[in-house]
Amino acid sequence: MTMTGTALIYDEEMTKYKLLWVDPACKIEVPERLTVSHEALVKNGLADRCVSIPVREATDADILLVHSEEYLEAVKKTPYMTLEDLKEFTLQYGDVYFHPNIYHCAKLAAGAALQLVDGVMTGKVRNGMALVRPPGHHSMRSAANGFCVFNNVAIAARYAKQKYGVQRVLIVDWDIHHGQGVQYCFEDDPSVLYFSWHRYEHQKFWPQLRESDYDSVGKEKGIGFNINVPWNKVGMENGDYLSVFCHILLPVAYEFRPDLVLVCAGFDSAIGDPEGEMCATPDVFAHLTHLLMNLAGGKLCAVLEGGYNLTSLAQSVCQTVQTLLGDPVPRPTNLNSPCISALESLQCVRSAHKAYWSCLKHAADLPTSISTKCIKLATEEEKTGKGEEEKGAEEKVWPEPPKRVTPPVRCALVLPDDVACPDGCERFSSSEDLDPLSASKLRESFFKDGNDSAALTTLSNLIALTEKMEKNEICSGLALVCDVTMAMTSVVQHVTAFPSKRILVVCVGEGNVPSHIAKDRETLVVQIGSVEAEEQSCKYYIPVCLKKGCSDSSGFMQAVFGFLLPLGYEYDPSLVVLVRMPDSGVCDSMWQHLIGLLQSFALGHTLVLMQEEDKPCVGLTASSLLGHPVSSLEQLQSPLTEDVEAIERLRHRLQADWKLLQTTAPETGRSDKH
Ligand code: Q6P
Ligand code: ZN
Repeated sequence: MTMTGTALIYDEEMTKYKLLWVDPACKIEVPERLTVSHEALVKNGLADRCVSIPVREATDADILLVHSEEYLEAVKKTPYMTLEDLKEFTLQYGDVYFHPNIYHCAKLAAGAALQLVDGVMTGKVRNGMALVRPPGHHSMRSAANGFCVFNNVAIAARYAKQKYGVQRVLIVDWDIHHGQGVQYCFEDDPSVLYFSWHRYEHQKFWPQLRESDYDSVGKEKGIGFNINVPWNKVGMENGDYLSVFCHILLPVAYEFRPDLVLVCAGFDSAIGDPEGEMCATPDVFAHLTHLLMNLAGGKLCAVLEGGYNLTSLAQSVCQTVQTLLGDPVPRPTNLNSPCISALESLQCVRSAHKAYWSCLKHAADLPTSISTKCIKLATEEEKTGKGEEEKGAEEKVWPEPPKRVTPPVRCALVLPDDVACPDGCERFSSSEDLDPLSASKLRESFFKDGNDSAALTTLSNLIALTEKMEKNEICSGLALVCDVTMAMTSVVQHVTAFPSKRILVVCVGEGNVPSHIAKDRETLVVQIGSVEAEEQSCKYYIPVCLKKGCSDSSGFMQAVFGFLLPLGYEYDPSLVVLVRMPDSGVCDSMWQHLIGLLQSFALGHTLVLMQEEDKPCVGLTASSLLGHPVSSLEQLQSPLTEDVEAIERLRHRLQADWKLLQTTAPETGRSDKH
């Protein structure tokens, strides 16, 4: 079964209910939320590229997977109520409204999530998104809440477990509100890992629950399987979000090894939203989506939750769906260092979970300054600052994300004639000869004492390939060469001859990296291997040393999430060169995950260099460059203490230069936003 394609589930019927009376708390939840999102997908040609799957009504049995019979029976009566009855019925719940047609829509919303799960689990599609109203993550077993009637995603998780025997479900809730309904549903259940970040402001922000804080980690058997990241300030940015993904969610999610990923995809966490008041730009959702897309063998279902700025909402939905479709992700924009308040939250969450996840085992302890004092402090600030903040949110402007163009060729390979070109890729051989100057430079650098014409042809093909990648005519490349170090050196020399080009070189395994490459500011070299490099690493040559080298999956992933990804985001290269050193010891699936993750950078321009003896992995490398889903890693063991200590020492040394490496807040002071 080949899992390809992206489902889009939408039905206009879900726009056919609205608030019928005056309620300031509910007036933002409007039918246009769905119409603008869908129209944007159509306008950008994305809807057409998706597999359209019809909605269905969730059955009573589906709904009862999460809700009580009494509650279901009560909601069933709402279509027959008078306006007065509806108002009164609504009053028993918080921040929600009923309408004669909302029960019908709520059944379609939950049913849409189930149709999506069916599509993904049967392999009809790889992934997908359901555009639904009413949303779901606040609704509880016996209560509507926060615009939500039935808990669409919670129902979908139980349904997937029951119908498909799915063992582990990851729920990522990137909506800016805490999905307390989802938390309550699964807090004692270790088979469902719930992750939520949310505006919290030390419990001053709706729904103002004590249990939304970082120390609610789950109960009984489910302890450790509930992860809350409270945002205690507004104005969080892309760097804050991506830091949490790199330093909390991704390492834990890879350790958890879900069989299915569900996303509570609310976009009130984006800039311009009147509820969230955050500053992350819509393109960040391309990255959040992309980073999750190789978990669970690619099985990802995104279900709409909040999002109340119609412009920001529509842009964010498009970024998400376009990423699900497999288009290269945009260069990350506005990537600043995480703010102190975000670092405090990061540190608190990592510390609260260190007992439950081996990837966090060595995380720092709670910051000493965190206490109830902060709550008092927030109250005072609220009195003085509130009016201004609200005004600020309304005036936010941001540029429309640029169109994402996919190069005509997704993956091109420079291969010896006797090696077959994998399906879906193009064999690359330059039609034009290398310009004479470059050719003589190459000859001079590498072939002084001989004339290896085959090797020279390979290198000039490689350079021509790099040029096509720069012109965005080709997305990614792979070359099988007789000497990876020589190939790496010539590519770096060639590319960095142009101003404003930056290369991220990732070396997997042992091998000498010529020092003149590493010292170049236009090149950042990260080497993951077992060789104990000289202690003084410069800012642009970063050796991450593992006792057992790249064959140790947990140490390797620790290096990838804790180091490579944050460095890559901060460096923002225009090209990634991934070098597989001979005898690297890296296992196939880790190698493939690495390739998938590196495509977060440089518009997906990744050039992989491998030596001829690694010919057997050409196929799986190409498959990952094409964006095909990768199978899960085998179970990760605890990383070696000495490796973790070495990594932490390196982090300490480098975090002054590379701010996204930070996982702890500075010792002193209050948490001021930027
Ligand atoms: C927010 C209720 C409104 C106060 C108005 C899945 C989506 C949501 C719902 C938020 C309800 N307070 N100033 O629900 O999380 O976005
Ligand atoms: Zn929300």
